[in-house]
Amino acid sequence: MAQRTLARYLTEEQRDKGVITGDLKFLIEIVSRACQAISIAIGKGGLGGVLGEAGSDNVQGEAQKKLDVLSNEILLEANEWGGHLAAMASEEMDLPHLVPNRFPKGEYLLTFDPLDGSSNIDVNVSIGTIFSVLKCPEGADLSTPEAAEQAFLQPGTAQVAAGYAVYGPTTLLVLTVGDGVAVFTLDREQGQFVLTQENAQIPADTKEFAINMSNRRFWEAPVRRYVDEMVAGREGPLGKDYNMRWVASMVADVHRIMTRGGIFMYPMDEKVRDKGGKLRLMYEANPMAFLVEQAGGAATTGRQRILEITPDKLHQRVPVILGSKNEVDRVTGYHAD
Ligand code: P6P
Repeated sequence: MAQRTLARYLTEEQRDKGVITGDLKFLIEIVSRACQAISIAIGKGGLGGVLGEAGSDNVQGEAQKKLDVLSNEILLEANEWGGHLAAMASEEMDLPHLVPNRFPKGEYLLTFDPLDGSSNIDVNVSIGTIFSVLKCPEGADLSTPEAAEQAFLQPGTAQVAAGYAVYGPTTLLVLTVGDGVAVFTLDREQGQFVLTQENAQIPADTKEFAINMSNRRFWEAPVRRYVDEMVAGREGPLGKDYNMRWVASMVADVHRIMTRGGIFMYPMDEKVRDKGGKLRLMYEANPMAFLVEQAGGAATTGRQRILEITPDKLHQRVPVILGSKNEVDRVTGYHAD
């Protein structure tokens, strides 16, 4: 049977099912090609002179890796000329990037974390790109980058597409346009993403959790209670043994959950309380929450559904608990006790 490429899948979603517009199809194809270019740059590693620090800090105050900067540039350059976007926002840039006046503007907004988990680059552990697509509000003020921020401040339920690329033993693109979750594998010989799983589903139950245990003393009581119950195993109140995984690349941890279930937590902790959390809402929590819910999972802050948060700033951070629905519901319930 002929391979169903990303282009064919998107055409079926656009032409045959009317789920997406032609412009959104084009936008996603462009993003996928940028992810291919990022995958190639990463794959060169030390041979490509792209490892190590860039010598600069990003808006988050984090030291940028050369590949952070390169990945950001690849996504900006790939997306600014096509006429499908009004503006872009990135973890690596303080303000939105407006489409230059020499190019036509479109109806969509794109946010992305160009290279998430970059602390893992130099130790050759899987990293990824996360992206989210919103519609630009009618009449939005895009006169300056500062003014454009307001256009992005929409709840996650307004997303029209979200996805991530995971750069691991294979490069995968995991995508939703609101019609389930599809997984594509990069065929490097043909230079295109090929559909390898349609309608990914996250099991409602799991025996595997992901959290950075070194933060235990900083967690709030409901999370400490939940993790302690899992660690107690079959002799404990949950009556089963659990396993733990923590890659420290959200994309890698989320993809494991997308593949075999689990619960991922970067909850509120005292170290990050003043910032609102560790992970960013617009280009980490929201796209991953959209994907997880589309795959039958759940995603909350512990106290509310992530997709229902109305952002008040572009780089807002939130606590994140996502994955197998019954486990997310359990620990979210502990917050209500
Ligand atoms: P920690 C990577 O920097 C990241 O933003 C996520 O990809 C990852 O889940 C988390 O931070 C890891 O944080 O505190 O364990 O290093």
